[in-house]
Amino acid sequence: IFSAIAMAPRDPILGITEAFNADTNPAKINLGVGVYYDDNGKVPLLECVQKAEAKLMEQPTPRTYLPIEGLGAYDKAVQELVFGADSAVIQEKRAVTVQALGGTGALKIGADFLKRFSPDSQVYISDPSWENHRALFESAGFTVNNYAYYDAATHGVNFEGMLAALKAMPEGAIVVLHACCHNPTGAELNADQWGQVIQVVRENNLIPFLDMAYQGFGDGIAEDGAVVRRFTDTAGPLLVSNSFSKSFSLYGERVGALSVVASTAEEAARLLSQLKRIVRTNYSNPPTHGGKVVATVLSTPELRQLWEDELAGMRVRIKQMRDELVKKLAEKAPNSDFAFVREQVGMFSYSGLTKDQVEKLRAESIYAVDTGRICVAALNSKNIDRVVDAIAKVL
Ligand code: PLP
Ligand code: TYF
Repeated sequence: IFSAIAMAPRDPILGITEAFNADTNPAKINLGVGVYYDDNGKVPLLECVQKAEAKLMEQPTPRTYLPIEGLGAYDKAVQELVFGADSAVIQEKRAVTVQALGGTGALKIGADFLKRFSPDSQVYISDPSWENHRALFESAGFTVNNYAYYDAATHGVNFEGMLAALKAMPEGAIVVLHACCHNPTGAELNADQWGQVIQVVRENNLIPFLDMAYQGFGDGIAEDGAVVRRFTDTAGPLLVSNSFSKSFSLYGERVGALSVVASTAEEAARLLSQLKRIVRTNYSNPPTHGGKVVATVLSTPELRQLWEDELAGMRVRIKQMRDELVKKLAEKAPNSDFAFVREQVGMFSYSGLTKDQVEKLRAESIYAVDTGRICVAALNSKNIDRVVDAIAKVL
């Protein structure tokens, strides 16, 4: 029965990490995968996480099953972070949240939920989007289409194209939006453009699914979450997936959540029961450790402050690297203009490097995605000159 099964395609981004790992050059640099590294090129173990773990170890608890929807304290903390502590949807008990296996797991629960209750909807993702968006919604049974997003000429958003695409979507279409720090482009909508997007989504009765995997990496925790809050100020359904992989540097613990906003508390209770049914038939209930750590940090004032400071540190370092990259490229490649890198937001930059140029970089043991996406958070004071020299050479 297995003999006719073909090889599945590799994940293009995780495939780069495999190639990087196999490279024996000690000076190799991985600008491919979206992971935050500190100035020493290490994935940080945040101090707030270490302190929360120490606190949890003081009173070890048995590892019983969590509720299907996850740790109550975690789900509450997620809602306050995502919607704002004073949000009406929390006060009115219209938001339901389930702990999920990272942002990916949250998207999958949301996709399965939507397929069950809106099976004929079409799904729309940005062009381009995170690779896994298409695969996740297709695996849930949807047809997935693109909406215009990136403008290669400006390295920013093709807003007219995006708005026209939104206006052309049929009623009931599911539109996946990056709440902040667009992956892969780094191109961001401004506040006024978001207002126009929200208006079209609501007027045309589209179903917005906000994916927020990088809260705090753009302009700040509240600033990056502003779009979620603006959506909840308008009537209509809303799904929000969020992830703590990056903002807590807890990639391997798989901590994320799916939140769904209903129109009444009674409707919310029905939605939660259905979300729990999806969780139950997939993995029954989520793991304990990551959720406990995040809930402890978010609900302990000193640890919360420490987390906000550490997250700000990551955000500021990325911006410094954007700045350095622009300055150094202006010196080493004076005929090029990389000023747009400063305007892009979050971990990534669509650098404009071609596939051919990316291949040439690889010959120097510098790994980027074929599309020209680089992870700015993988640059540091020690490797940036080598990266700049190599880019100047391939241009
Ligand atoms: N959504 C986007 C846009 C992402 O870039 C990522 C990155 O990993 C995810 C979701 C998934 O998050 P997680 O790694 O927590 O599954
Ligand atoms: O885009 C990225 O690099 C991150 C990490 O299947 C990632 O979001 C990449 C691919 C993947 C899972 C996570």
